[in-house]
Amino acid sequence: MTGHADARSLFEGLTGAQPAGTWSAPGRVNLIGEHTDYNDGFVLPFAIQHRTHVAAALREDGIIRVASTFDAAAVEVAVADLDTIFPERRDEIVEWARYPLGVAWAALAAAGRDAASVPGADLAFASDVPVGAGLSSSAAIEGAAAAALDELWDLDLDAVTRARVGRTAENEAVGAPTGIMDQMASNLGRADAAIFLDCRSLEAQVVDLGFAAAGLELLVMDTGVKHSHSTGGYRERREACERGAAIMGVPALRDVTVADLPRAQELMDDVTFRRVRHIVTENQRVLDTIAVLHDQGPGAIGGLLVASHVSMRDDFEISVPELDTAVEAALAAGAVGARMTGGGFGGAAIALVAHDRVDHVADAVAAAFAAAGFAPPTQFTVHPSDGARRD
Ligand code: GAF
Repeated sequence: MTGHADARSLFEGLTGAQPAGTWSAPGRVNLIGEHTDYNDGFVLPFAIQHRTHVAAALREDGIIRVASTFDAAAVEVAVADLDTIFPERRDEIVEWARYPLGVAWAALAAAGRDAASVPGADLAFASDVPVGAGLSSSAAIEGAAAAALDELWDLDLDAVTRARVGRTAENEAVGAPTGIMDQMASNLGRADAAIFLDCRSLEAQVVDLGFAAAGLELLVMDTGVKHSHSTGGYRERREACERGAAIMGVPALRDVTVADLPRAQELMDDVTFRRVRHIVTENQRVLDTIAVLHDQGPGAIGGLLVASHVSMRDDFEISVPELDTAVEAALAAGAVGARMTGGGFGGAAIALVAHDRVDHVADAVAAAFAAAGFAPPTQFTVHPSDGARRD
């Protein structure tokens, strides 16, 4: 069954009725530009074909109830109580349910609507997006919830506002200090294209990747090492970036250029400097990737992908041995380029591979994992897909 059918049957089992509709939003991979989003920088993600679906309908009372195929128990609260639950009492809600309920709370605030003015709703979720793989299963659930509630509650929020709502839910209702890249990719994604996003202005440009025309595919190598951005490492990296920006006297590391790095090195400790260097060089790599895609095509971006991985491994220190093994094995087997994708500390790496080499590269990565004594990776290709929508 597809996620779409699973969401419908979960809804029917929960309510004994048909949903008013189903909505969905995709996960994403990030081609390049990692940890740059919360530094007001540049990113180049694309939405993937894996989606989270929600079957939903209004209720007659003021209760909002969420259910998921991940968890046997549905969670229900009064819409009017969302304001008192989030953010202070969020720990009273089981973690997965904080995402959709946090979206409900943030969407009402974004629309300037009083919780007492809207009816309750039932929302039943099912997802094809692998969880904990660094493919933004959280942005997919947020995007699906925002699309459904926007329509059911007639909120009239545009896609960028729905992305902001998702980030607010993630930051305040879940407690993960993430940026806005994943929500923008999930809400604004386009089939066959990536989104070049300026995370300061939130201006988004659709960038034609041309993978198919160049005979290339993007292979995801999910290491199976689970990570969470609500915990330590991600927050620490963010704090180091904020410290670096403060030392440089700028609002965000977006305002530091490669030419400023020698001065940065004189002003800060080695660890802070290396965190700063990753962000500054990564922003430049995103801009270079855009230029190379335009001038030479996707077959020429491999060096930038590899440089990004090396910077995350050595300067930002967010890689793990499984990710490094995946990247090295893919490159040794002939991938055009490879890097870890997403927040790090586990999750997935990506490799840009010629269509007729995909099986060979995947086999080589699996063999390298076996040789290293790692659990087998899950590997599949992804293609750029449309963002959140009514199904
Ligand atoms: C996670 C976060 F959610 C994003 O905002 C981004 O910072 C990413 O890690 C790293 O680029 O996916």
